[in-house]
Amino acid sequence: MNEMIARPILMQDEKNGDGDNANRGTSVITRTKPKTKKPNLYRVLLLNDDYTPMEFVIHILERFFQKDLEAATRIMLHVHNHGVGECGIFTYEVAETKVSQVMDFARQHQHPLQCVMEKK
Ligand code: TYC
Repeated sequence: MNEMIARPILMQDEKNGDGDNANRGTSVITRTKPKTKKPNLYRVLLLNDDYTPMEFVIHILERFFQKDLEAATRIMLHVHNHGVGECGIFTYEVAETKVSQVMDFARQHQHPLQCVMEKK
């Protein structure tokens, strides 16, 4: 989300000895400065349930959140033990896509796994 916005910089020539503007010209130069705006971020969360197999949740974390086996297992166990856990932090559209992918995949396999997003 970096926008390059051209913003005018006003440059006035030095005034002459008696205080008048020498009128050698008031010039406007234009330069581009990167103007950064931080995007709104969203946590994608998995919710615990009693039925979805642990291996399936680990697979979800590997497949849709690029976690290795160790990280996926840690997150799955955190959700299992605490009821909810974070899979990642994304911009709105990416988070929305991840939630849909997880929910669709769980439904296809007839597991009740729930995945939600919340504003950070
Ligand atoms: N609690 C599930 C079980 O014991 C495992 C599980 C973990 C389910 C994480 C969902 O988001 C979840 N099989």
